[in-house]
Amino acid sequence: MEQTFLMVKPDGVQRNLIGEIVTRFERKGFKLAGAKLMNISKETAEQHYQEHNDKPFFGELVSFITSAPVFAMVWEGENVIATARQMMGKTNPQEALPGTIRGDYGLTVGKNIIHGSDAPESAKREIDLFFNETEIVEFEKNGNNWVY
Ligand code: DAT
Ligand code: MG
Repeated sequence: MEQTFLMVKPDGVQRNLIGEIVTRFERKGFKLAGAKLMNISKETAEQHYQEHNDKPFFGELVSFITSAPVFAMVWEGENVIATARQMMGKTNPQEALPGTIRGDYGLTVGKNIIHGSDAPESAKREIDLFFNETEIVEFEKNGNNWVY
């Protein structure tokens, strides 16, 4: 089954949105396969956002994501990568629709609450960057017959 890497950013953690965000993905029918509260090192942040290392906001992005703890997660389910991106809303919260996480809780692009992988390759890369094998849990979910 497809997996994606989602992360409540420091602003989301500080604003007590971890539970709200986990609830949305749980209720959608996705399965949580791993999660941890952690501080990100500068090196990990730079690797995570490597595709943006030539952008003017790169320094700000790295210092923001390392400024306080994040809540890193692996979620599983059919088409979870694209669906999670839809549930997050557009990168700029001012363009994100109401009903999306960024649309409901964010105001600025620099503090947009949540990260989610944008493709299968980045999902794999990001899951491997943040989680080791023993932190990803394989199990059957009883309710899955009522989702699929
Ligand atoms: P997303 O997080 O929706 O995948 P992205 O990969 O284009 O968006 O950018 C990564 C993060 O960088 C984004 O969540 C917030 C920040 N960012 C993007 N564009 C920005 C900009 N123009 N100014 C400041 N920060 C920006
Ligand atoms: Mg991105």
